[in-house]
Amino acid sequence: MLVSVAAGLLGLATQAVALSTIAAKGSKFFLSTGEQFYNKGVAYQLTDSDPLADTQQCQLDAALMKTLGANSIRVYHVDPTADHDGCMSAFSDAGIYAWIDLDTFSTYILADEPTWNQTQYSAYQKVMDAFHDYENVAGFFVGNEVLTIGTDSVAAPYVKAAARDMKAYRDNKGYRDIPVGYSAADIAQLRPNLQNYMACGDNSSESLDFFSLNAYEWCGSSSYDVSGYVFLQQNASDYNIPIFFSETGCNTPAPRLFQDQAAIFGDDMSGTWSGAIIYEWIEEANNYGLISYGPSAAATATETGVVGGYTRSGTPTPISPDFDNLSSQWATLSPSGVSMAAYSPSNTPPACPSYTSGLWELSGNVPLPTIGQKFNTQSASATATSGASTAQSTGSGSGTATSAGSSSGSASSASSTASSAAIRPRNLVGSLFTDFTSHWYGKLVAGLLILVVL
Ligand SMILES: *[C@@H]1O[C@H](CO)[C@@H](O)[C@H](O)[C@H]1NC(C)=O
Ligand SMILES: *[C@@H]1O[C@H](CO)[C@@H](O)[C@H](O)[C@H]1NC(C)=O
Ligand SMILES: *[C@@H]1O[C@H](CO)[C@@H](O)[C@H](O)[C@H]1NC(C)=O
Ligand SMILES: CC(=O)N[C@H]1CO[C@H](CO)[C@@H](O)[C@@H]1O
Repeated sequence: MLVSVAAGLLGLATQAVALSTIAAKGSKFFLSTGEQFYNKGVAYQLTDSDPLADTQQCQLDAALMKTLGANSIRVYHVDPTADHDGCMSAFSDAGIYAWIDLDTFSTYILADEPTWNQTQYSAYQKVMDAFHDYENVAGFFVGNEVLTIGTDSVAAPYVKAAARDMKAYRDNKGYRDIPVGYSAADIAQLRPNLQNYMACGDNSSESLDFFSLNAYEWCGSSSYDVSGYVFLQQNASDYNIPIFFSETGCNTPAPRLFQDQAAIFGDDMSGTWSGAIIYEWIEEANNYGLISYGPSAAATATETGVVGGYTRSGTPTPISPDFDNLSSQWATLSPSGVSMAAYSPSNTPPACPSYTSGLWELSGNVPLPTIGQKFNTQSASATATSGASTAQSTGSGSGTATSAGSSSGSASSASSTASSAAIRPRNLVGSLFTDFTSHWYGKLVAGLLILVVL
């Protein structure tokens, strides 16, 4: 303990200039200076266990991210026992914030058999303990793409319970107000209900501090209206908590133009959305990389530093033209937003969605499970909810998933369907598949499906 406290102090002391911290107010993020914060982020997961433990690597990457114009990274998995001082300083020195997923390979919440138990709670706490002291931590995720179809909605109260408990833990420990949120798969028929559910209810201790979407709707040369972003905006315009893209950057067709950034940071969306995180930094089999560390090798190669056919460390080399295209987009996009002082939040929480068979199988603001409360497939809604929803679930059954992608254009429905298909392997195989694996696998499947559709 003493050692880690000392190390923490040393870390702070060696930092050149501390970054201002980020907090949520109403539907926006603000720096402690009072300026509104918009993400220009990059998903960063070079190794599946923890990319924030290799100081020299972080320094190399942070320097190039600064050139790119990034101000944040998202990291899906960290090892809370590793030393992160060097990496967090490297990113801080480059003006880069970090969004950290609290779950680990063995602790994430699964849709088909959701749990929120003491094992998970303790594991999430360890990650929060390890990171809360870095002033450039922007926020924590309690889950990534846990729900992918309407009937997964029975898992939503578990995600919300995780947020409730991690917020309470943060506050009880006296940690600063680091926002706690969730990163959702963009599934057309699920999204509006899920988005509203995560923010609904009149007790803010039980709702998320922010919501974010992994959205691949805007592919190639498209537009605000054609891509489906117009609906993302319509669904979010009255949202009472911050919302942003926690993954974006469709890669079919290539090269990527990142035109959607102009919409996100422009007049149509910047009053509602807090920027975007581009998937992803490193080039891997899924072809989403902005940089590479050298030529690819055979997928089975076993040389040091090569995993899944890609070198995962060294000097990052921009991938052309994608890196420059993103850089030149971001360079022109700097919405000033509003100042914290001038902003009086007026949006109220959305209504909790009502039961619709197959689309959203919870009735309103159901009681959240307590830690360790067991999931019961026979009476899913009865376990997580009051008796009311059970009555309703027997009474309905006419609802078919007709809203799927109906109005969001072909690219959007293709990507929604694709992500839905893509995410399933993790749920089916459970923890045998890591998030990391399902990611590249998922994106590959998504890419192929989109190709087929086109
Ligand atoms: C808690 O949930 C996790 C993930 O579902 C599971 O692996 C673990 O066995 C559970 N632990 C307890 C104590 O129930
Ligand atoms: C709000 O939720 C928290 C966490 O569940 C609970 O402790 C508190 O009593 C609730 N407040 C009200 C007014 O219900
Ligand atoms: C939300 O988005 C969906 C498309 O994804 C659209 O059909 C629906 O009309 C939108 N709802 C609102 C309130 O704008
Ligand atoms: C927006 C942007 O920067 N577009 C460029 C992306 O890359 C292609 C191919 O080099 C260029 O033609 C575009 O102008």
